Amino acid sequence: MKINWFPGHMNKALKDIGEELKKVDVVTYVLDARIPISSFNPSLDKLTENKPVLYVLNKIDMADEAKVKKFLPSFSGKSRDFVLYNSTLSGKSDAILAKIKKLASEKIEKYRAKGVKATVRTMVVGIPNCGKSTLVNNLCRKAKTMTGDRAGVTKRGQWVSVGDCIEVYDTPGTLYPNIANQDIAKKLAYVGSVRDEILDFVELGAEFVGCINKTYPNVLEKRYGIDLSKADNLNPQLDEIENSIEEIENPNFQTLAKIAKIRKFVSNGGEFDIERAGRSLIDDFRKGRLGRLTLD
Ligand SMILES: Nc1nc2c(ncn2[C@@H]2O[C@H](COP(=O)(O)OP(=O)(O)O)[C@@H](O)[C@H]2O)c(=O)[nH]1
Ligand SMILES: [Mg+2]
Repeated sequence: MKINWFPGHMNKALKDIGEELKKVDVVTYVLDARIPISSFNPSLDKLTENKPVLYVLNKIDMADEAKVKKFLPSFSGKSRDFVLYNSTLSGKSDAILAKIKKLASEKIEKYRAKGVKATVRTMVVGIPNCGKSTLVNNLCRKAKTMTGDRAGVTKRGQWVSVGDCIEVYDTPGTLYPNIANQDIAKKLAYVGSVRDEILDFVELGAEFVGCINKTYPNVLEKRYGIDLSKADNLNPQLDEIENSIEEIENPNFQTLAKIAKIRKFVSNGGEFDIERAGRSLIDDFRKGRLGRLTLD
């Protein structure tokens, strides 16, 4: 399978973000902690050349924290910092705001020397589905409750004050995922950052089986509660289905057929529905039902 998706508006979107970023002191860059390296977009490098960046390794509640920690050196350095985060939890944003302020210390000091208190502006950016909107809401929640956020009052595209002299742009910037590299594209597809409509879930499911068996060898057995190699004894009534699992040569497709058998996914044609098995496997991963995993 080749994931081939070049959104037409890619360059315009990057240009728009570039314009908005001119007003920004610190970039808040959201990454999906289940694929911290693959959810990075190299085109941001140019846009942020001279700006401090806070990397938010988001969805840490679904990720393999020990593995994420191994990648952290990629997200630190001069004018670079990171935070492990779960945007769905409220009351934790002070850690992010403190780091933003620290990254903007040069500006804060410059203004202080003139006797002025600086306002630090940040914009949340990242690829689709990594949790940008959730993070913006998480940061703005306190501010909006304080100012009485009533329906019809709030306008989009405005700077919202979220702490002592920090403002967040209330519309996050979406960067397009890096799909030039197929290995990365697949990982983006697993977590839901590539549009599902362009994906083949038989192929993607089989690729996922291969990937997960390599990185986390026991996960599939654990999830499906049985030894997949013995799955064909489970539902004798399905044994009559002609395309016997043993005839499938590729072990990854065979695993999909076993999952179909365990879940009793049979197509109209009376065969194991490995497409549905692929979808349900990917869905299990996306919903965290396979456990806390990080693929890089
Ligand atoms: N478990 C978990 N889910 C999250 C987190 N952040 C966002 N989500 C979920 O991820 C999905 C995509 O989030 P959204 O903010 O719309 O992503 P965006 O496309 O980058 O704006 C939603 O279902 C969110 O509830 C997080 O830290 N942990
Ligand atoms: Mg969004």
